[in-house]
Amino acid sequence: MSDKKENPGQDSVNVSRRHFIGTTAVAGLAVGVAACNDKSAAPAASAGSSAHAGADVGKYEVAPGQLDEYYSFSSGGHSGEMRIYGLPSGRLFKRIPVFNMDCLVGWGITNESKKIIGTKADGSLKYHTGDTHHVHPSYKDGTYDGRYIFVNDKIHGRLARIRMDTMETDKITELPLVQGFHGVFPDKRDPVDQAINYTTRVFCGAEFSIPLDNNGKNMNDTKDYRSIFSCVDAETMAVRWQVLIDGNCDLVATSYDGKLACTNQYNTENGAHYEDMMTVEQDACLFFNVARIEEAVKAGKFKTYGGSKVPVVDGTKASNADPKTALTCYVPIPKNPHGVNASPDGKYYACSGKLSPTASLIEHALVLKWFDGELKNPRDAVVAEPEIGLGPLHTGFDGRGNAYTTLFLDSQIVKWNVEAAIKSYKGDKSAKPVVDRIDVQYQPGHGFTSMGETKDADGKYFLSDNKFSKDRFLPVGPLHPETAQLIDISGDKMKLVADHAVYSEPHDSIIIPRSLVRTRQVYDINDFPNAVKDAKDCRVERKGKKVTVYLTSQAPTFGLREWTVKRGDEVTIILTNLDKVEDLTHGFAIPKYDIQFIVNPQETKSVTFIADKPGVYWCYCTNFCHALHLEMRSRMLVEA
Ligand code: K7E
Ligand code: CUA
Ligand code: CA
Repeated sequence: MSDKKENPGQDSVNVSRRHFIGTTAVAGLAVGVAACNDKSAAPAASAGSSAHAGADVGKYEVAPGQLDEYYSFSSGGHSGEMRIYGLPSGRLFKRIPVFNMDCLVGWGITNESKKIIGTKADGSLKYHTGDTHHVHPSYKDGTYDGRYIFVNDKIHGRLARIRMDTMETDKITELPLVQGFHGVFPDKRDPVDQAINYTTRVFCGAEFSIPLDNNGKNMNDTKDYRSIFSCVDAETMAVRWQVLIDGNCDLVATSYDGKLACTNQYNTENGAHYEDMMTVEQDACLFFNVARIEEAVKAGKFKTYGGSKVPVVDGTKASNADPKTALTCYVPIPKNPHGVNASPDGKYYACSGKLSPTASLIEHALVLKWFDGELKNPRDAVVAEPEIGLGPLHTGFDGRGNAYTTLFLDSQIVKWNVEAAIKSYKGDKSAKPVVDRIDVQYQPGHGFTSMGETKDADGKYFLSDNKFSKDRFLPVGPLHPETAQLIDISGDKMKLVADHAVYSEPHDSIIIPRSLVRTRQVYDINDFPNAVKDAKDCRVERKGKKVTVYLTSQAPTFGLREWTVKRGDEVTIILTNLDKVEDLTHGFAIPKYDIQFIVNPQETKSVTFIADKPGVYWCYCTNFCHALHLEMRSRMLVEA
């Protein structure tokens, strides 16, 4: 057998992206895509694989023992987790379980994590699955403050918060009246009190429309289905208020002055089938006037639905026709836009057409003007609409006046200049918005720049999270990895510098310099109210059928060598890791009882289960900790 047959990927690495146009990714979309006839567009770059030979070799490598310059925090899609990578190396450091179960950490297994995820009356998890798409940290003064990262769950409509000091999920909130919670973005300032210059709210867009009382009694009339925009308190994680809108939400962005939040809308038709969702030429980018909404809530101008107590204000078009009192502003955007991103100077939002070859640039000040009654037509807030290529989705900024948009259908990243685009829109024929293009492999979804979602965009890197990797990596069976391609954007020309294989499926990420991330390396034992602070405190306590086992770990022993319970007891094991040495983690597993978790230095965790199987069970350490790691075990004796 030739190499070719055994390993079909190997020979086609240099195949041009054109090879893939007209295949699966395009089918079904092409019908709605207008032709791109921008003759001014720069020619496509050559395939990336040989783009950085010679002088650059080693420039983007992180040598053994060296640390990466950036963190990348990435969603994990259907894994329900969030991931931490290093850049430029692309090394995966950590998977943070959020909505999923995880048997390293014991997420969904320990009592503490179950409480955060949410349980049913019988103590079992309410949901076992999640679908994370967008990760955004909390802000202070227009940049990341290192407190929290917020991430959505599209399946069950939940918002999670991850503490950046421990990199663990600490709260999860389920949004009422919502299905398909997609876009999420924290505010960057208070809309009223500008002295509050940090994140206090998190905005959440619902992509799917549903009957508002989703009780099975009103399912047929799809035109009565509704989508809701939600505001969650960043500290308490309680839902503050919601807005009833026309059409749907998708991605979310917020202004740097805190005054506006917005979402792109691809289904202003409120269609139930995909053909119905692409019947109009213009959908919208929908803006929310945060201060006015909160005034309306205060004034009692809201309703509640479906048993939820959260106030819902009316943000529909008909009820907000007068700009001077309007809570919402619908800015028309060509066809089925996907993605909206605020520029680092706080002046613009880029909203891409997806089924139109354009990106629309909306001026923040003009939207505010509309709310003041000084701009007649919301569409006049659009100050540029360059033709950039086919299937534009998400845009990143470099802080030097350039935007970088992913082109899903063209399999390219296009770099366009904001000022040139504005001039060209005004009719200046000499202005050429598109300044560079580069092929990516293949079909990019999100793309994002280093610090590009902050006022400190540094213009160093663009990462393209591609939806297809095809032939880019060694074949691993029908499920392919995805490609995250690192592009150096510091010069005039974009330069592809690395292909990183990533497990399916990152939707969105952010890139933060390492100086902005300060984590704790060891827990504080006093942060755990149930900590067993001394090995001498290890014991078994019984109250009727409820048994509590107080346990410690200290390499290479657990605080009890054995303990006995009776069949049918409800057993709670509380385990504190007394080791103080950084990185000295122990594990704890009970065979046949489906229990497994780790305790990091000075950390306490607990599990509760019914001892329903009599016999001897070796509880053992699952995390290699010591030369006598294998010897680190205790016996649980369950009497018949
Ligand atoms: Cu994949 Cu941000 Cu959920 Cu676009 S979304 S690609
Ligand atoms: Cu403790 Cu291995
Ligand atoms: Ca549409």
